[in-house]
Amino acid sequence: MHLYINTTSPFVRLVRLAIEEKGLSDKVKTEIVDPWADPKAFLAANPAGRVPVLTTDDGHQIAEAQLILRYLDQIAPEPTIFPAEDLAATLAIAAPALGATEAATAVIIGRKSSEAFDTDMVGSKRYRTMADGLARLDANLPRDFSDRPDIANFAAVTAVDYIVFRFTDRDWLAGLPSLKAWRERQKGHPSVEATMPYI
Ligand SMILES: N[C@@H](CCC(=O)N[C@@H](CS)C(=O)NCC(=O)O)C(=O)O
Repeated sequence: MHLYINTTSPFVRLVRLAIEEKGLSDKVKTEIVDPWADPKAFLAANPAGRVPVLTTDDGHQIAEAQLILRYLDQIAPEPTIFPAEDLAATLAIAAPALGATEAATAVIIGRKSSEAFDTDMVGSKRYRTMADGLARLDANLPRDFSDRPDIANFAAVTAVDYIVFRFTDRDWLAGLPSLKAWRERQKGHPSVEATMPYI
């Protein structure tokens, strides 16, 4: 398999966490791409020009992180990302974390078009979504990775780390002691460390 990535994308990170947890690293060749440079082969794989994009061994090209996760869970079922035993509870934790991540990337991308994006009507709502999403996680923590990797802790660690990484003007976890302690406990977990965002 082949995976287009960059080193900062939280959507890429969700997929890479699954690849690590499922022991698929040797089966996926990653290629770093600048999605804003519109490389031809990348655009052919995903006309939206966004990472991640997975090409399967039989040549299917799948964009959208959550679709790629669905595929990886099918071809490598253990450990499952979407545990049947408590699926609704797990998804309910993941949802605000994914929402916070989408909001954070919307701000980063919005700044490319408008310097005032952070404070305009849309930007303000995205900031609120980030803060509220992290607060929701603080009140309803996912499991530790060492207990069970799943979509809830993938989404949580991705949201926390991306927001802290991109928005350095405030201490996002200052008023969220449970989430802060949860994040501390994930330190050293191999998939978490192997997928940290960097520039
Ligand atoms: N909904 C998509 C979002 C992917 C996405 O927004 N990727 C960003 C990087 S974080 C990107 O490639 N942006 C380039 C662009 O928006 O043109 C997913 O879940 O994969």
